[in-house]
Amino acid sequence: MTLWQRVQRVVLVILLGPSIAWAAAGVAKVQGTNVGSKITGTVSFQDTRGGVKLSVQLANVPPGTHGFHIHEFGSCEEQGKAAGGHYNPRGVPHGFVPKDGLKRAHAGDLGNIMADPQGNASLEAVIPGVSLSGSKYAVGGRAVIVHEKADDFGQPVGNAGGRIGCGLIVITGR
Ligand SMILES: [Cu+2]
Repeated sequence: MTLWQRVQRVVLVILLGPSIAWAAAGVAKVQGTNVGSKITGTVSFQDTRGGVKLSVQLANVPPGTHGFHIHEFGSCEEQGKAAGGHYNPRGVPHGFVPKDGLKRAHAGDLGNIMADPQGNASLEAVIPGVSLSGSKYAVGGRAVIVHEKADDFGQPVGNAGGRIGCGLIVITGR
């Protein structure tokens, strides 16, 4: 191997190594938790250098503002109650994690999602410092929850009421 080939190999490892480690992708299929609910949708997850990126598309959601969070456990049983509380690995107060960061918000504090008069709701967000599949603060295997009411950012969990939609976060690949 020439010196130039060795240099190329080192550069490739430096460029590609970390990007492979970050590249996990996943999905949560959201369904209504109440009998007869037609809520449906998808949350796509992608690990990026800046944190996990979410892309949310929901349908048949009651028009208006709904709290939207990642909750601790990967279960949608008992109308979403089995998902437990907000994913809060650092034991900090409730906030809005894209703005407040992990020191002043739960890792799962994604704020609100807005449903239009037709019941469609979409959202794009990045949670800094959180991953889908990394060794620290990973959200894979947890659950996304759509709440009945708006998250008003009051303590301790935002007063968003019941859990009308839920989906398990599944790692699908890269
Ligand atoms: Cu919640």
